[in-house]
Amino acid sequence: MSFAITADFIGSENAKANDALADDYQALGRQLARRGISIEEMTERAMAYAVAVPTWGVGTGGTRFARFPGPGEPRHIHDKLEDCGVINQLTRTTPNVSPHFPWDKVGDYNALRQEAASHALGFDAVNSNTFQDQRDQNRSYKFGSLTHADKGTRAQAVEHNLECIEIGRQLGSTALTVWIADGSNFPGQANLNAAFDRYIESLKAIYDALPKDWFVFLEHKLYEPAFYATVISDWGSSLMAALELGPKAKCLVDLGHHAPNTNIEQIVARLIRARKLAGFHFNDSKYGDDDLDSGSVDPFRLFLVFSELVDAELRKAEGFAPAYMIDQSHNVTDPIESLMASAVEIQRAFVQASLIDRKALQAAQDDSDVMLGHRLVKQAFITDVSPILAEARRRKGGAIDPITLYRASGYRARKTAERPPVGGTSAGIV
Ligand SMILES: [Mn+2]
Repeated sequence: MSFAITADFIGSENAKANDALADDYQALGRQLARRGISIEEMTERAMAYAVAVPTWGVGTGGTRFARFPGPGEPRHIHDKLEDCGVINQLTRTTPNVSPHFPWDKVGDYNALRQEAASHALGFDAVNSNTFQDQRDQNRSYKFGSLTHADKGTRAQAVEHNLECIEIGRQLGSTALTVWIADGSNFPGQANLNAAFDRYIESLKAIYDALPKDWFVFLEHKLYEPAFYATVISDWGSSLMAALELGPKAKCLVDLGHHAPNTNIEQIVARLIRARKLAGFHFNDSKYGDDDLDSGSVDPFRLFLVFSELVDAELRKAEGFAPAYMIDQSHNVTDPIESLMASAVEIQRAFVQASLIDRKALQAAQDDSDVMLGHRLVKQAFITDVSPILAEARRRKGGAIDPITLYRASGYRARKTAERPPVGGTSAGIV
């Protein structure tokens, strides 16, 4: 019988922190009431918020130099679901997982769907992989996949995406995320226009195979592994493609896939306006696509992104229904701890952004009162909403302090004993 954290254990650990939480929650409630904000309303918003976890995120990631495996790592999708189940059990914000193929391939997807449900998990967008070669594959993706100069290679990459749609259909997903590593490392390696044309042609074949209620999410990335010109390098290219493909194609924003200092919240606002915002791959970065934990380096940027999202939600922007997902690489931490901390930070940014007095902000903007407008935004950001997040978790049966409880449970040590190491675990993705 495999080890699991019980509701009783959560209850007894929470009991130790209950009084302090009640105290902090009441104090914050009084502070917010003075600002005309109902803490109950904010707690309900926090309880309703959800962000998906990627199956590859629970394995230890690596860099271009090395990967240092952690103890008790998941060996396959079954272990990954177990770990993802713990993340949701303690944080109550990650009820869906985003699978990746072929890494998560199994024989029976109905059984996998049931297995996920036994961990109280459902499936989010499916991710295709044409950025590396698989053992049984005929043609190599070394020089590209959906935009390869060779027609047969493009057809093989399209076929893989169609298979992902079919698997996702069985799992209950309603979206396919397509990120391609295609691009060139040298001027002269590829024709920049022809590569984009081939991308559209391949994506059209995938688009046509989407079930009625499905979307295809196009993910752009500025560089890496192509270091001269990535085919879908930025949100402009992504938007061009999404517009050409049709209403079921939308643009996914991975926070790490832009040039340093890019104003991502403005890109988000533009994509919302174009009704083309698919959703997010959340992570944080200092220099490039660092895939660090969400909110660990620049929580203010994450908050400003959510400020645009909450603004769109409150004014009921047409076609606004973003999919939220974490996409990180955990190289030096326990991935379960990193994913729990990240889910909490993302939820924190959402609640903080919900605190902005939008009416007062608009009045300040209409009056060109620069300092007041800035102070209204900043006031929301510096409000410590931790008691709201903890109370939301407690009410849903989660942990008041997820990481402390996880450590006390001994989960990792128990899994290390249960999971003898195997070679070649799949982790670390862009
Ligand atoms: Mn991503």
